[in-house]
Amino acid sequence: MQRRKFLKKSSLTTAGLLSAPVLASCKTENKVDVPSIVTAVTKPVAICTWNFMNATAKAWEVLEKGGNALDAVEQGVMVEEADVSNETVGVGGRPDRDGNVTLDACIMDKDGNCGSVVYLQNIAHPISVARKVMEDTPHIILAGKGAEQFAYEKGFKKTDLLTESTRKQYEEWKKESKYETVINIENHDTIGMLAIDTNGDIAGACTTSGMAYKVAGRVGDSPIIGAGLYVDNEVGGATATGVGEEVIRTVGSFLIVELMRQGKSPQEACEEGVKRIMKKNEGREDFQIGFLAINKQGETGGYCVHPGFTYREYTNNGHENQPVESFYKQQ
Ligand code: SD4
Repeated sequence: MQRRKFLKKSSLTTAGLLSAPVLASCKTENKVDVPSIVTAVTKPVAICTWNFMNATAKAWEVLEKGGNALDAVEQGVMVEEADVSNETVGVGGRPDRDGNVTLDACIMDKDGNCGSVVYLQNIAHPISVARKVMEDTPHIILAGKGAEQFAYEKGFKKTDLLTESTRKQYEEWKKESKYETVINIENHDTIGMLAIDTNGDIAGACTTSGMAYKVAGRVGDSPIIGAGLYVDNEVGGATATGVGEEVIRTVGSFLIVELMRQGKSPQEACEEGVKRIMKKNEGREDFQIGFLAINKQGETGGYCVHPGFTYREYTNNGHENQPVESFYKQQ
């Protein structure tokens, strides 16, 4: 329904929705046809890590109405932050090894403005706090108690992030925990989202509760600009999910955007990003990373270490869960 409505609307403004510059003829006084460039606008696209179809649907709802990419990514990832069944984001996220849920998030706009919160507790929507950091302070990152205090000042409500389910799982984990960080490849449901709006502008957002049962105080890649997320409106954007330590070591998302700047497609850039990580981890198979990227033309791509990572894509052509190739071919 939504898609049909959008197509109907777009047929009235076809020139405004072309994805590349096109030539149009322009009559001059002496009737000679002279080509001139029609200003072209990229078709809207929303993509996110994993198969979070409700999140991309929300982002699309914003884009379809002509909303900007920044609002689309914020509102898109908020869907997962609010979903208690997603146990690695927002409310219902798994706690650290001390039983505290600590959230990391960042957001970046078309002008290179960015905001981030790390080790934030008791707040359901860290992405919106990150946006406030970006818009209402001269800073980029706020951490821990300071970030929480800032959130209250901005009107965010104190929320218990631990659910019955995550509390029980944590009690179970404690029995065998040996008080160590567990790094497996199943506990990755971080949402990183990238969108292009009808002006052709790109924005991105990334939000997570991080690795389950992490050492208290640990911060991953997700709120680190350049690691878990990077946007350059001239080139494209990239985001990551998986074991953040490895993404930080290669400044993964920035690397991918720079590779696209040098001419690689989003797909090629993501592959190169994963290969760089694997070069530093030769033979290591005990972790997952998934990269996702979009370029200015609206082309998308993804690549990961192990099979299993996919990404959701919403465009004029439909709403798909895209399969992603992996470095290791079998789990
Ligand atoms: C982190 N990259 O904190 C995150 C974890 C993740 O789904 O992606 N979870 O390292």
